[in-house]
This record gives sequence, C-alpha cells and structure tokens, in this order.
Amino acid sequence: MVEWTEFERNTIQSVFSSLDYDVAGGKALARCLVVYPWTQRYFGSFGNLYNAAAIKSNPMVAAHGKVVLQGLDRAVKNMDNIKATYAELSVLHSEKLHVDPDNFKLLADCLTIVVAAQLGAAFTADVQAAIQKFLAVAVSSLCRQYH
Ligand code: HNI
Repeated sequence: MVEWTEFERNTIQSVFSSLDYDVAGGKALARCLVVYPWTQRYFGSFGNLYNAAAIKSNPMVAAHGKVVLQGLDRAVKNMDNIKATYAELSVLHSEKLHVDPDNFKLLADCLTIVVAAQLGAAFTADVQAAIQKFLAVAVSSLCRQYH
C-alpha cells in the first residue's frame, strides 16, 4: 500500500479542490491530443481534431476532459485504496477501449503542466512531487488489469 505524508494528502486535496474540472480537464486532454497526436486514435467519434485550434474548441474534448478529472477525483477521495477504486476503470481501458497504457502517463504529465500553469509560483518542487506521486499511483492502478 502507498504511504502518504500529511503534506502530500493536504496538497493533493487542496490542488484538486482548486481545479475547475470543466476547464482543467479539457485543457489537459486537449494538450495531450496536440502534443501526442497518436492519442487521437481513441477519439474517432469526437469529430474535428484537425489542428490545435480545433482540438481546443471541440466541446467533446472538453466534456471528456471533465470525465477524466471526475475519474481522478474518485482517486483523491480514496487515496488509501486507489487500486481497488480503479479496478473496473482499468478493465474498461484495457479490454474494451484498448488504450495503450503508455498513454496514461502522457495525459498525467499534461495535467501536471496544467496544474503548474494554474498555480504559478505556488507550484513548488514539493508540490510537484506530491502531484506526480499521486498521478503515478493513479496511472499504475489504471495499468493493473492489463496483461
Ligand atoms: Ni479514459 C473513458 C478516466 C486516460 C481514453 N476514461 C473514461 C472514463 C473515465 C476515464 C472515468 C469514463 C468511463 C465510463 O464511461 O464508465 N482515463 C481516465 C483517467 C485517465 C484516463 C482517470 C488517466 C489519467 N483515457 C485515458 C487515456 C486515453 C483514454 C490516456 C486515450 C489516449 N477513456 C478513453 C476513451 C474513453 C474513456 C476513448 C471512452 C470515451 C467515450 O465517451 O466514448
């Protein structure tokens, strides 16, 4: 089981409560689709992903970004049990969606950048370490049902 310090718990709770899921999720997913264009292949039903401007203004990207953040919110609320919390989501991404698990880390990194941009000077190395540890645990839990 993952051990969390008081600082890590407080930082993760406070960062996620400061995020507007409607905005930050879409920003992170849009960034992922622009920077790592191969990730677009899973979103064939999302319509126009032709260039960065189209991706940024695509309402389906924004809506799905919010869904991803709501998924992460479940991990924030179950920090001591992320693996079990994500068991079904992991099966879904593996067996139904066939998402290459390397992509989880790419999206997590994009979210880290969105958080950094929002926090500015408050995004200290300690805060970054806490966020990245949390996202690494989420990613590893999402990878769990892959074989
Ligand atoms: Ni992901 C659906 C959470 C990374 C492609 N994804 C979901 C759902 C949640 C979710 C929640 C909705 C499930 C349901 O309907 O029951 N996804 C997460 C989280 C991460 C993640 C927490 C990582 C941080 N997903 C990714 C990545 C890709 C991805 C990296 C592809 C590059 N996800 C999908 C697709 C769907 C999806 C595709 C289905 C979308 C749809 O609506 O058809």
